[in-house]
Amino acid sequence: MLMEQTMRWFGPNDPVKLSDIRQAGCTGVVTALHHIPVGEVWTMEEIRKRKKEIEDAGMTWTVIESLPVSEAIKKQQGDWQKHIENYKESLHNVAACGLKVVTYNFMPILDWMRTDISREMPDGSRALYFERAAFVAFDLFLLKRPGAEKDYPEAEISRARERLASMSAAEVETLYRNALLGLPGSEERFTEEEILAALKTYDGIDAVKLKSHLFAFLREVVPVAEACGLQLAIHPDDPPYPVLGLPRIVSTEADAAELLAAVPSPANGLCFCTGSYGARPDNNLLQMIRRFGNQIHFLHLRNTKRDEGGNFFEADHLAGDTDMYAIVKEIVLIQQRRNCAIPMRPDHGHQMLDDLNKQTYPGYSAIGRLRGLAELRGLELGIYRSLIEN
Ligand code: DNO
Repeated sequence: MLMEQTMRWFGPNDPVKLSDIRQAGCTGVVTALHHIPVGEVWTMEEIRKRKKEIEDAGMTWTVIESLPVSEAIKKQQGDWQKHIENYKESLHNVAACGLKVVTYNFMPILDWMRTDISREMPDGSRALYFERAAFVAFDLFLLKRPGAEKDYPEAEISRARERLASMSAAEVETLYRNALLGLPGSEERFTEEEILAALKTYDGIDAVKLKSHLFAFLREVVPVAEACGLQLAIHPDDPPYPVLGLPRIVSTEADAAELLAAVPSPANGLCFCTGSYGARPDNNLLQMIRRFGNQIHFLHLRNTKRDEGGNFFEADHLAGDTDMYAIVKEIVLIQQRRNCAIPMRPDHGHQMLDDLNKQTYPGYSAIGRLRGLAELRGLELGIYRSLIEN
């Protein structure tokens, strides 16, 4: 049993076409109904339309990424109960249309965050990059988040000040734009006023409270998912620690263990993203994948390279701090044990070759991901044949 190979597709507006994804060797597609506002119901009609489009291109819609959880649910404010009912209805609908895996996250306001979405690598390709000093400079001096200085030690504040002083006006502008980028699948950036107002709505919601909101959400939706044969897969925080004063609660092995134990069910599972968990040196990925193997419903395989300054860039899939050989070997064993193929996608990739001439979603150009996928595919096949066939 080999992993089911997929790529993410952002829908009809994605410059990377379904035919490109098929030619990359994928049998499955990971996508979402990005046009439906968060909190509203995904109707069968819309789900079927998207499913047919993918099937007409010769693939299957393997995983939903994401069925987003509204801010109201995360904060338990406003229409949150209605949104939970809508979420359940969407789960019923996607299951009725034959889908099996639903990815979501519980990150407040922002999804992933980088300071540079086009960092030149020594070989001329471009990668996503998170630079700690630039991020702190953004928070303190560009966004001017009230109270931000309390979150950083003095030494970090002066490094950020120096970093900002070293930047040209154009670099400051780029940092500003990147940091406010916010959400994948959307080109829209937050404005400064919007983000400050949104941050304020989390006053009084600390990690303990946010966790209780996540568990309350799980208690509602997991039984529904289980009853209709769906697997839920929560994506970890990226980067895996609090940002802009917001709590982050799916960052470590202990976090994952706690949320799985909160509502035990085969439907309550993880999207194991090696890139996100791997950006923290205290996460032992091999130990985690061994521990959670039975509850991993989806795999994001990518690699990051960290340094002591808290910076990291997205390395080639088989390079970086995560030992991808060891991870894939473990996946081969898990699949044997569970007798199933776990869907995977190469997460992010460098902009390279013809990608460099194109405008794509940051991290989601075709050729960079194709390279990652091809390397991972070969790695798995080699491990599989030497381990299982002998
Ligand atoms: C980034 C992605 C995440 C992920 C969501 C899942 O590239 O892996 O944005 O899709 O967090 O809800």
